[in-house]
Amino acid sequence: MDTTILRNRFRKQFGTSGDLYFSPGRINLIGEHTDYNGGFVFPGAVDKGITVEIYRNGTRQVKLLAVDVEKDPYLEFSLDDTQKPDIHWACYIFGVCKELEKRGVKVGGFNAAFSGDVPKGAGMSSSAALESAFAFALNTMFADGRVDKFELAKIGQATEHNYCGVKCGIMDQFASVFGREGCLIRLDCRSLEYEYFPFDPDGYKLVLIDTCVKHSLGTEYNERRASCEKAVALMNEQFGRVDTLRDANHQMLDAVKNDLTDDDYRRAKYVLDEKDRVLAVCDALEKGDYELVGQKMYETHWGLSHDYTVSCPEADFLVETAQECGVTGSRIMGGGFGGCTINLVRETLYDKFISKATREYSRKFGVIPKVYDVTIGDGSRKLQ
Ligand code: GAF
Repeated sequence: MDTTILRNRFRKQFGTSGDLYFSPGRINLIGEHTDYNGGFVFPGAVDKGITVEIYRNGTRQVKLLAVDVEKDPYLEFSLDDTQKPDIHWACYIFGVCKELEKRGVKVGGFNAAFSGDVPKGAGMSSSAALESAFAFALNTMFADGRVDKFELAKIGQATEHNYCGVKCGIMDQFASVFGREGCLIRLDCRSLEYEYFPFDPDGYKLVLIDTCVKHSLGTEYNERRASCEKAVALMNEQFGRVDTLRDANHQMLDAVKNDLTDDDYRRAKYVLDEKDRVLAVCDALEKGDYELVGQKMYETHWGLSHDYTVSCPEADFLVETAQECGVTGSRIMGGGFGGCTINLVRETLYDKFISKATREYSRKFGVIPKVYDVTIGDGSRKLQ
C-alpha cells in the first residue's frame, strides 16, 4: 500500500511523523462458521490491509485520525474512560487498548492515523485487520512485544465480543496476525494448532468477486451462533461431553432434532457437514486434487445458502454463473449476507469467466462487481 497520503495526513494533524505498522485482511478457502464451533478453517492473509502510523504522546489521551472516513474522521478518548466511544470505528481501538490492559500491558497515550486498502463490508475482515494492526503496534510500543501472537489474535476477538457486539470466532484475527506469504493456514480452532500449507496451484487462480452488497456482522451472525449453541446444549444433556459442534455427529444431532426448531437443526447440520468438507479438502490439497477442492467449495456454498441461510441473491447468482462457466469452485466467503464470492478458476477460463460474470451481474443488478485477484501475503508487522 502506498503510505504517502497517510504520512501527509499524519504530519498535518500531529506535526511530526511516527512508526508504521500493517495488518492484513484475509480470505478463507473453506471452513465457514466452523471457527466458533471448535472446527477447522483454511484462511490466508491477503496483501491488502490496514496501515497505522503511531507514536506515544506521553499523556493518557488517545488521538485518532481515520484517514479514509469522511464523516467524523478525528476522535479523542482518554485511557481512563470506562464508556466506549460513540463512533463505531473508534470502538475497535478502544477495545484493543482495554483488552491489552486486562492482560497487564500498561498502555500509554498515543497519536495515530490509519488507512487501508482492504475493502470494507466485502467479507475480507477489515475489522480484524484494524484490531490486529493496533494490537501489534501497542504491544510493540508498550510491552516490547511481550504479548504472544495467539494472545494478540484473542485480543482482537475479545474486542469484537466486548466492544463491537459480534460474537465472532478466532479465524479472522488469527489469519491477520499469523499470515504467511504464499501459504494458507489450516487452523484447528479448538486447540489453536496450525499448519502452513503452501498454496500455489499450478494452472489455477483464486479470485474474489465482490457483490458490492455491504454486510456488517451483528444480530444475524450472533443468531447463527446461538442456534449452534442450542443444539450443543441439547446434545450435551443427552450424550455428555459436547462442548461444541466439533464434539457432535449427525446421529447425535438427529436424536435431538424434535427439540430443535427447523432453522436451528439445519444450521447445526450445516456445521457438521462443513466439518467433514474441510477435512476432505485437506486430503485433496495434499494430493493436488483441485477439482475435488472446488467441488467442496460449491457444496459449502449451497449449505451456506440453504441451511445456514447467510447468502444473498447476488452471491447465489455469481456462484451459479461460475458453475455455468465451468469454474472449478465458487462460494460466498466470510460471515455472509453480502461481500465476496471466492472462486478457484483454471487460468485458461479466467478471462471468459470474469467477463461473463461482470457483464451478467451488471445487467441483472445494475452494479459492476469488483474483482480482486488474490495474493496471499504476510501477517501483522512493523514496516521499515
Ligand atoms: C466472520 C467471523 F468474524 C469469523 O469468526 C467467522 O465466523 C466467519 O465470519 C465465518 O466463517 O468473518
